[in-house]
Amino acid sequence: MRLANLCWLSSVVLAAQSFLVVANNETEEVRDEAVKDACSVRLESRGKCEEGGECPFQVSLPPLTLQLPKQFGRIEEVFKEVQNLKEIVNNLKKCCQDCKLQADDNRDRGTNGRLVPGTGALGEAADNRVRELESDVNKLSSDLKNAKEEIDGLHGRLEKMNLVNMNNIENYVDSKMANLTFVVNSLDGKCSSKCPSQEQIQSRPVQHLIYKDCSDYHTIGKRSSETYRVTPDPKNSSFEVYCDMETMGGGWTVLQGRLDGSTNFNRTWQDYKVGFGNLRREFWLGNDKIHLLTKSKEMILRIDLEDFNGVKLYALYDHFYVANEFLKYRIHIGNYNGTAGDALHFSKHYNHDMKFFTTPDRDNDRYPSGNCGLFYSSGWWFDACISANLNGKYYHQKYRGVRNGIFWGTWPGMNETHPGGYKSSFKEAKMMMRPKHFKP
Ligand SMILES: *[C@@H]1O[C@H](CO)[C@@H](O)[C@H](O)[C@H]1NC(C)=O
Ligand SMILES: *[C@@H]1O[C@H](CO)[C@@H](O)[C@H](O)[C@H]1NC(C)=O
Ligand SMILES: *[C@@H]1O[C@H](CO)[C@@H](O)[C@H](O)[C@H]1NC(C)=O
Ligand SMILES: *[C@@H]1O[C@H](CO)[C@@H](O)[C@H](O)[C@H]1NC(C)=O
Ligand SMILES: *[C@@H]1O[C@H](CO)[C@@H](O)[C@H](O)[C@H]1NC(C)=O
Ligand SMILES: *[C@@H]1O[C@H](CO)[C@@H](O)[C@H](O)[C@H]1NC(C)=O
Ligand SMILES: [Ca+2]
Repeated sequence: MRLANLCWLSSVVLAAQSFLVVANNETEEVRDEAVKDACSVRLESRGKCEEGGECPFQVSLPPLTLQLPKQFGRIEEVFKEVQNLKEIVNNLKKCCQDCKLQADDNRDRGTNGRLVPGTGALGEAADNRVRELESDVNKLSSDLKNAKEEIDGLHGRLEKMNLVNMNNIENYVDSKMANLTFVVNSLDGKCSSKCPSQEQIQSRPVQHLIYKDCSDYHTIGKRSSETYRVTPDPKNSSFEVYCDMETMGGGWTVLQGRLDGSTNFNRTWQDYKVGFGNLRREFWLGNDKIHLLTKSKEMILRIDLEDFNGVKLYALYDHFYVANEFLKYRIHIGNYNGTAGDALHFSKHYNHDMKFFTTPDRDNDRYPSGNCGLFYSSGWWFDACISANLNGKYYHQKYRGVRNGIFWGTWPGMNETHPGGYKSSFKEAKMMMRPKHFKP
């Protein structure tokens, strides 16, 4: 056996033992380097070869310096990465234990300390706990729902007798529900973001509590403005609404939108009752739905307007309530704040607060000799008749004649007479509500 070959062999063995991960091409480079070096190797026999077995030879190698290709430096990095990975795995394990403990804590608080000893593998135990927690929360939620329904029943009777405003009690139940929702979701988020059984948990999401309006979706972390399904009154129907999750922190349930004239607002009582248009563009949500939403929580109203010069102003009212159909959807609006001016309480003679809803086919206004809705081709809470009318006709530019366009009487320059009697309208209008006590 030639020495050079032996040298090559030993270096290959060395390379193979220490650097199992190295690619073939790199080992070949090792060989090339090793062959160049002078090499004194001793080969001694240590006895007889056994039959069919191995021969006891001993190979003594001199100190060997290998010029390793630079790629070997990466092995150190790989080791570091493995170390990091180990730490991450340890952290994950710890996290899961924390998570488990927290689940226990919360479950205990929720059910007055009914503790089930932990058994089985870690993932399975955590899984069971989440499942228990879910069922506890669902039970609590249905209890609350029942309580809420009873309260609603009572509320209805009391409302009839004109005795008490149950808003405080409703708010109390609401805040409890919000609290519960918050706890469930924070737990859910914690478990599913870091623990190993991530996918199982995600594929079996906690059955969420009732979302009464857009602020509840905001509370659970929804941040995109789009349509969501809400149930303001658990014993009544649920329906789609458009949520504005951007303006002033978000959480707004939009009840009206104007932006291109694609929807006709000269409509009947029935149309305004149930709503019409396209939630993503121009629409009226519907007076029944607006009633349910404003009844379920104490709401504030925000109105956003933009004129054709690109001026954007807003009006904010710290209270907003629309009564039911029996009371002709009478509007209640609170104190004004904002930049667009308080056109809803314009003056003693033009005041939309506490007015009934009027449509071209249903005259509930305060104008004795005609129907404001017919005159201004709109459904609105007319006085006799308007200092504001956001459901007026959509004009793409200035117009003449009856002031039946979208109108906000306190807009800068709005009441000036333009040459030729032209009147200005609005490019965009939007009305939306949010619970008064909501903190984005
Ligand atoms: C590795 O060697 C093979 C042939 O031995 C060659 O085709 C390939 O390009 C080489 N790879 C690198 C990264 O040098
Ligand atoms: C939920 O209620 C608990 C105690 O009743 C309270 O400590 C906690 O701050 C509440 N959480 C929220 C989000 O309201
Ligand atoms: C609004 O509708 C009524 C019928 O309900 C119609 O008489 C009137 O001309 C319409 N107004 C406009 C501006 O289209
Ligand atoms: C649902 O709400 C509408 C609108 O307020 C109301 O007319 C109706 O009676 C309610 N239905 C129930 C079952 O409460
Ligand atoms: C109006 O709203 C602004 C911002 O929300 C607030 O700082 C201000 O105190 C409010 N003013 C009144 C009179 O409510
Ligand atoms: C326009 O309205 C303002 C109050 O908002 C009033 O002071 C002014 O006199 C009005 N101008 C005209 C021309 O009516
Ligand atoms: Ca009238």
